[in-house]
Amino acid sequence: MKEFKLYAITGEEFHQGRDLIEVMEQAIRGGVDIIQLRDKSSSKREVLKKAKALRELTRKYGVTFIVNDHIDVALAVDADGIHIGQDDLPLAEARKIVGDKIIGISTHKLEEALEAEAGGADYIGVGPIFHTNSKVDVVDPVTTAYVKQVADEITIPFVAIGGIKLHNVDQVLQAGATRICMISEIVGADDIKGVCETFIKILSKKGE
Ligand code: TZP
Ligand code: MG
Repeated sequence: MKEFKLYAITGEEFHQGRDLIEVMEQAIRGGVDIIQLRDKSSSKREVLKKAKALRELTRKYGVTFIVNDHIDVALAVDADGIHIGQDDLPLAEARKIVGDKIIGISTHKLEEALEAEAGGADYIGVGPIFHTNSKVDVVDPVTTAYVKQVADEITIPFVAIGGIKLHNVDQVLQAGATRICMISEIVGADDIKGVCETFIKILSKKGE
């Protein structure tokens, strides 16, 4: 998959009434490399409608587009990939369906990370690092100790997620993350583009 640093996930409860496409376009203009459609409450048909619109947007900007959970929707709109959790279709089965599209997997402990890597995941999510209100099936925060473990043991790309904010991102990068993913800090921001630009600056400094 294409190299990435800043990954934004939709979370319409944080969009402050703003239009989904406008919100994500601001994030893209701020420098986000990947957009994920994550919608746990709408009907499949609604999700499909949003996915179509986001596919159009991301294509226009050359940004990677990932769909959470709905493999059928991802295929229907020709998304670049899917993101699945530990309770979703196992990686091997998902791979049979999506072929060489990107598969990302959420992991909460090293065993899961190693399993995902061995199974051919394209990237893994590492989190939730901190407490977050953006996920209902919350597991305890994995803390930056897990980031450090993954940075030491895993060779596929990993992205840190969960409660990451401007004020604590340094801790995450210090622990070894080079890619970060957020919902509320990005899509809930008053100045979405500005916040993304700031994160990009912080991430690029780290890469120097
Ligand atoms: N997976 C692990 S934490 C999380 C997901 C989807 C929620 C991240 O949202 P926020 O608002 O950036 O904490
Ligand atoms: Mg899932």
